Amino acid sequence: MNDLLEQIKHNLIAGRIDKEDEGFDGTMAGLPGVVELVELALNKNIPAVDIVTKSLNPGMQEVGRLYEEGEYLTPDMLAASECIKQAMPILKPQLIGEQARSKGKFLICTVQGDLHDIGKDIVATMLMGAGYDIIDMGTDVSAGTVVETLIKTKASYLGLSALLTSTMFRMEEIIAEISKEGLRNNVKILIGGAPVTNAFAEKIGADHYCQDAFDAVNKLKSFKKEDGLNA
Ligand code: B12
Repeated sequence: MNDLLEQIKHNLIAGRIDKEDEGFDGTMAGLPGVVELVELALNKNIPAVDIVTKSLNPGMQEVGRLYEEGEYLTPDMLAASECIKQAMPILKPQLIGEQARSKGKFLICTVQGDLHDIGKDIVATMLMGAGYDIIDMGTDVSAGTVVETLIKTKASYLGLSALLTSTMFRMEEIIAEISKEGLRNNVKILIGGAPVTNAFAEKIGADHYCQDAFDAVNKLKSFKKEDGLNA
């Protein structure tokens, strides 16, 4: 892998936002952190998509593994997520690019009880780049709020994110509420997040499970084909 991409991943795992951070052993102050390395990578014409898919995503996977094995604690996860939060605004202009016309309104949120928003934000940014009007409802969003917002915005697409096994059932609740209001045929529903699977999507009546933001763009194209529209 490109050395800069490897360095970004390494610094993300170490939770080093910028050059002020000392790192785990207190010896790294002054060396570039995630922010400076991301800027450097863009200056060297490394595509923003590569930075997301080859450095940030695998770095976060590794942080999750270290947490699961008890080597990292919650503050370590927070430090890594703060690195991504600072890197995304730098990457966003390139990820979004220029879009001539809207492909439709896409409502997105993380479900009730769940505060993980990094994946949701990446999906929102990539879909914005693919030409959708994103309405981001944030995290910890109840079924009632989703339905209210759907009615208000008349969005054609809904994306639900859950990272906890204890919150993924909220997706089923939201879809049931949408059906109860007679709105299910008006909206295509995509779901994602680490504990979610194809089988789960099928079980709860979502249209598709998406493993990442690219998958979401492709699944949306397949809807457009079904509808006879150009994606
Ligand atoms: C960062 C992180 C945190 C941060 C979140 C910061 C933030 N602002 O988001 C903090 C420290 C706050 C945190 C807290 C907690 N966390 Co946490 N966290 C993580 C970690 C390490 C990374 C998640 C992440 O950002 N990944 C990177 C992004 C890019 O990936 P992603 O979210 O999967 O999203 C991609 C795809 O899934 C998909 N996708 C996601 N959503 C959607 C939606 C749609 C519509 C589509 C189309 C696609 C899509 O596309 C995205 C982009 O490619 C994971 C480990 C892991 N491997 O997931 C644990 C993890 C999710 N956390 C976990 C736990 C236990 C917790 C806590 C309960 C810990 C605690 N005791 O406090 C709390 C819960 C807080 C709450 N109520 O939500 C567990 C969950 C276990 C489980 N099975 O339920 C995990 C799996 C860690 C572990 N291995 O044990 N966490």
